[in-house]
Amino acid sequence: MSTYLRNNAWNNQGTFDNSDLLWYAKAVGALQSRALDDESSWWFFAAMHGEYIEESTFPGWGTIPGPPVVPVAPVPSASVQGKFWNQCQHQSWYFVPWHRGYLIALEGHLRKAVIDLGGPDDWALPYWNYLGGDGQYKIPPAFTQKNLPDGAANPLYVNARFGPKGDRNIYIEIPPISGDCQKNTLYTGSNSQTTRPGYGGPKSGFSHGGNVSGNLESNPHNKVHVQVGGQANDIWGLMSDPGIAALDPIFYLHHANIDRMWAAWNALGNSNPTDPNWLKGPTASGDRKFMMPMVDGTTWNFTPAEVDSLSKLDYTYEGLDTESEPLLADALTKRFTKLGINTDNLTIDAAMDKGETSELIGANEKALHLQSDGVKANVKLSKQPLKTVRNSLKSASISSIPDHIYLQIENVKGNIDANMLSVSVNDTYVDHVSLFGLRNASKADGHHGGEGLTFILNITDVFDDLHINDALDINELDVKIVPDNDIAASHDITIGRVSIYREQQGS
Ligand SMILES: [Cu+2]
Repeated sequence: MSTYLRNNAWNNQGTFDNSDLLWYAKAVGALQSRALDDESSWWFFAAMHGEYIEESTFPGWGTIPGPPVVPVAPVPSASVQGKFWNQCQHQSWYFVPWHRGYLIALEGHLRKAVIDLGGPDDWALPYWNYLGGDGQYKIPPAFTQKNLPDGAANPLYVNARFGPKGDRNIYIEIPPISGDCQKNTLYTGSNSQTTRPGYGGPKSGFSHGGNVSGNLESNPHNKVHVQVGGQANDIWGLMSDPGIAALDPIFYLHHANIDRMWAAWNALGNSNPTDPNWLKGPTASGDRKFMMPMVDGTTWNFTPAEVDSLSKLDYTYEGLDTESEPLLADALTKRFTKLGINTDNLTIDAAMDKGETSELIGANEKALHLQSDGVKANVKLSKQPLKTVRNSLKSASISSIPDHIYLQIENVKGNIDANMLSVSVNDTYVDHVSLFGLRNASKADGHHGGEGLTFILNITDVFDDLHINDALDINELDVKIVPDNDIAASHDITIGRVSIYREQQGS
């Protein structure tokens, strides 16, 4: 039974005429007035996502240009920090359930603050549906004005928020940001690093970042983070980096939207994992627990199984049932039409993701340094796997779906997240990837030992085009990677390897 309704932040033009936003602002102010070591403070919650309190240079918390003025003391005990801080799950199949529990906990503290301030007792966190059309790609105006209607400072306004062009005009670009992930049919792909991560992310233990993001996490999640945060004059916006992101009040409206998309994806009939290692969380393998300080003073040690359906929880979303059903067979019908294959008896079942086995077709030879004008990787292709791809295309039918082809950009490392990379193959644009989480993932003492981020892009279309033009008997491909924002000399970014895989479509 849902008691609370999370509403669209753009109601009443996204201004303070929307009472959900006015009460949010006041409650954020109340939580910000509490001390860093208070488990119900704004700062404590931000540190639960991730923190750079001890760093003395930017993005150290003490160096962030306010507002807000971010405290670095008093810090809680080491055991409290070890229990609660630096907990956010990224590049992991725990990404959505962990953030769901995190929002529930914070929303409880905010609601109590709303009620204490004389507000409605059914207040709930609004969501920012940037992909919802009608100008919603812009940040709701309540977040960019310096004052509340009564003249007091607006706690939703933050200084370090620069936008996609670094000029404080805050919006997201569509494309490259899209809701295409909602068409996925698998939550998690293969366990292997060399295949797709699926909608919800790759199998993992407790993962504070590093490796491959799930498709919802890649786009829109990671892209929205770096476009809202942006960068200017060698510093970057709070939203651009997980160790400062949850200091920005827009963070939670972005995550409410990601949470809403997950619920909508389930409402379309897609299933969450039933693997006990997912249901029980990282505790199942003896790893760190998910712990939230709740408004009643208790600690909630939660598992994904407790939060994997809104029917188990006390809230729902306005507009959840208005999502239109993406036609599963659409992409395959389009592909087959292009390849000249009859689609008369194509079923939804045939369009379901079944890719299981993958094989390397080729990779470039050495690590690359990425500079402002980009880099080109020359990927040599092996004859035998390429022949298998050609044969799968030649013999394609609705009962024998040709191979899918994936491009991997592996072990990307660096010390600034606020960027997106534009990727093209043989001069054909493929997609953008977001570097959100790069800095954490590159630290040698991090959870994944500093192996960086890896990106997996579907380039099946490029190979289909080569096949149609009878040009698939090739020895190499050129992969061009160009950053959207310039890379300063102090922000070296490296790419470990660029590789191409085929994935056989089983039946
Ligand atoms: Cu996030």
